Amino acid sequence: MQATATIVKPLPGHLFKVHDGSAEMRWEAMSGQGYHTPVDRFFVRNHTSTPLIDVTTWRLRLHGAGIRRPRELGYDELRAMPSRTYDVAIECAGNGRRFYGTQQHAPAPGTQWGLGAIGVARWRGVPLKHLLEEAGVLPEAVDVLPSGLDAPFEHYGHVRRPLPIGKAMADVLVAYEMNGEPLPPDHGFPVRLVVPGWVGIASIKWLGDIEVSTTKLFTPWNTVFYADVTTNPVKSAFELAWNARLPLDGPLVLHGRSWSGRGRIVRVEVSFDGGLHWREAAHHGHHLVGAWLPWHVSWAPRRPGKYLLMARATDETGATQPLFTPRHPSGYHFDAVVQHPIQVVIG
Ligand SMILES: Nc1nc2c(c(=O)[nH]1)N[C@H]1C(S)=C(S)[C@@H](COP(=O)(O)O)O[C@H]1N2
Ligand SMILES: [Mo]
Repeated sequence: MQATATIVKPLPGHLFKVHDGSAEMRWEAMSGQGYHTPVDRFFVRNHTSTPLIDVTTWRLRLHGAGIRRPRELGYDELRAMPSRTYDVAIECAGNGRRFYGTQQHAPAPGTQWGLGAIGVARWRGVPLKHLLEEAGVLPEAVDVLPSGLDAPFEHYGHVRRPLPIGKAMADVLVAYEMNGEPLPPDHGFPVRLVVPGWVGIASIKWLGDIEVSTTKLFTPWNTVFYADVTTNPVKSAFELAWNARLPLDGPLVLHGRSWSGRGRIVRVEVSFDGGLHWREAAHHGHHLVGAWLPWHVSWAPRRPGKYLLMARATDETGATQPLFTPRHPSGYHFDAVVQHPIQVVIG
């Protein structure tokens, strides 16, 4: 069952597709689930391996020229601070990369994720703004650099990516709980950042150090990898297996979810005939910024056979999913409508 030693939790084949050190959620695993992605099926993206951190000796160091009072915090001290709880998606910038190749015939290098490099959880923790204010953040502060305690990645050092001070002071959480439980090891125990709307790499796991600078900072994670990517674009997925077999008996109710790092989803349209006709899907449940919108649509196929399902969402900024995503050298931000193959069968 355990196809990789870099991830601690079980990765059963009906919930995950394993890619080297990372595990992609199968979208059919969201079928029948509530708003949140349970931990047992939440995707994992590790540059190296999940570290097992001893919380009794763990410290978070806050330092740098951008704060007046450097300090070190322990786990219990952090948990005693005022907390906030958010429902927020974490999505890898490379989510959907596979479709540059399979759908657009121009493969991009990197992990060949389908659409399952996203999950929505209920995160609880201390607003980063609160920690920065307590440390006496200066008006001259420019960047905030969180570093992970996982092993250094190749020769690039610890996983770390600068966040501009504006985003750090806006809605970032220093999180210690996921879906009501302490963070699991694979998702950053004891503490990770949660950066709403931004590419997953911003949400540094196994946080050990935060530097606040008065100049722009550069690390391999904003120069070599993930350069110039901040918010995630609009995407949609059906809660169905790839090549799912659906019975031809009465109307089917198909479920899915749509999301955008740039605002609420306001419309979802679905096509069953290759994009000739589009129908609006009905929304249900939450309608949150930085998370997803669940939807459903009923469909009564008349004939058995193969179909391509398509879903297209629009967010409150007016951004909508195109039919084609322009090539991206690293295969980030595939936002085109995905053609999801299914087969309708008799009985
Ligand atoms: N310290 C550390 N933080 C990290 C990573 C990592 O390898 N090390 N991977 C990043 C990437 S690329 C993504 S997409 C998210 C994935 O979060 P998850 O594994 O909890 O789903 O964590 C980010 N934070
Ligand atoms: Mo990622």
